[in-house]
Amino acid sequence: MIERLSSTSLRALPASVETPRYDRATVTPGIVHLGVGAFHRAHQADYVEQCLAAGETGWGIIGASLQSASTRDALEPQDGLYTLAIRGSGGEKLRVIGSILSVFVAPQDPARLLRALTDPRVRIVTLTITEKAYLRNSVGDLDTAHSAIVADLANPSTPRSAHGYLVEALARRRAAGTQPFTILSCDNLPANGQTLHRLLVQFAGLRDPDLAAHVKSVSCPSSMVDRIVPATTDADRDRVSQTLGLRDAWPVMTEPFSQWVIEDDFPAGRPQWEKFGVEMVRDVRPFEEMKLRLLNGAHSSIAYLGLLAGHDTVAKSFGDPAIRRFVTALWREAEATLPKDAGLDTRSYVAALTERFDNTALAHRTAQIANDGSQKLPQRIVGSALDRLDSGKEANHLMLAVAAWIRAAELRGKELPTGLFTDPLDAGLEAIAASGLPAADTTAAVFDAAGFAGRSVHRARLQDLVARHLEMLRREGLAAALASLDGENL
Ligand code: CS2
Repeated sequence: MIERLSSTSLRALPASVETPRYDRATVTPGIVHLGVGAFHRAHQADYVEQCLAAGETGWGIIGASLQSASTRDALEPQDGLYTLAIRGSGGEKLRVIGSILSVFVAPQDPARLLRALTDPRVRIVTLTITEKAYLRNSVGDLDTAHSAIVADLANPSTPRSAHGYLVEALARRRAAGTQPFTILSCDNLPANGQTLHRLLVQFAGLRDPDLAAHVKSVSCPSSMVDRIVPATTDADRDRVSQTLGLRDAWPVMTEPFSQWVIEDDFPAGRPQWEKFGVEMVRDVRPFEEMKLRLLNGAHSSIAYLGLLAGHDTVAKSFGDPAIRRFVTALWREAEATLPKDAGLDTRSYVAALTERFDNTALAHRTAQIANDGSQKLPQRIVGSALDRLDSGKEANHLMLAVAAWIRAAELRGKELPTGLFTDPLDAGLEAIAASGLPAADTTAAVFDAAGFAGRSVHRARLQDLVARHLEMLRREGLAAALASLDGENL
């Protein structure tokens, strides 16, 4: 059997594969990361790898999974090592990353994660826990009725939620006289740091007002993260292992492009990320909004339209001329909502996106992006539409993306496979689909369930646009719905 990738087998790798350029034995932990999935391993762990290689050895990463054991099971026998496969038009480049010192599964041993979080050497906690793990209610406040929050308030020393871990660790650090860590959210949420800060203060306030005041003083900078990371397939595992000559149970696939913009507010110190291309700024909001509305908004649209048209990858969906025309028009709608005075170069950004979505070396599945639409569409699509209506403009393309989501969701178990993609609101969405309502009633019920447009005065107008598209999608299909938009004056 082929030997496993590990610290000892590393020496046997072919010269074409990059390996850690530092002595891993000298690295100490400085960062705890919550949600150590493929995105983190393709993005932050790669930046930290470069800092370690430059001699900043105090910033090794301890990774924790808040749910599944799969990353730990793959990485533990490999001493935390894994391969990053960077795939573009120039072929595939392999780099073995060593910045993750250990990975463990929080629910199996909550005390271990609390020990790591209270280690005085740990000065930053980063998170990629996905939108839904922020546990917000429909108005964006902490969902105090959520079972994890209820449990964490009842048993603070065995937390389940990120909120429970962070607040308990901050309380223990304060009691021990240890400086608080800086908390850096790396999820695709607008003002991700401020949002998390608000939720943590709300959570701490339910434990003790004095603790809330302490949490309020903790720094939570916002950040914009960007790198496309398709889920690894068995074919990827086999191909990479063959090139390595060693078995890697979980290599991570990504593109050459990578971007990270961070608000520079780290009272307990930070690695010198800016030496490796990270943009340290005062206010990340304009970058974040551009990324969420142009990249992620287009991504979700390409996913739902692609699923309706039978395309299984982003490159195939975006390669469909009718969908490409639609996305180009959607970009024009969204672009007009971005701040004009923030120095954003939206034209080059869109040109780069076009190239990235056309990358056929990445098989980025439309079904992967389709997950969790109810959590993603507010900041990717609905926000742009509300801004457009505010300034007296139409939002017809944006609202077709929402209608395509609803249509794709209701076709699951019919023309699309059951479970092709999932959503935290699935129980409600399935009940709505099963009741066979007219498009207007379906749309109203979905807006209620997902909290789209909240109490905005434009909500009825948005619902109306979505309902008209949904009606067309149901009656005549995607091609007709797209054709009805062609030639519309933006
Ligand atoms: C994608 C993102 O799955 C999705 O929802 O839109 O993960 C996207 O690939 C990243 O945000 C790119 O940085």
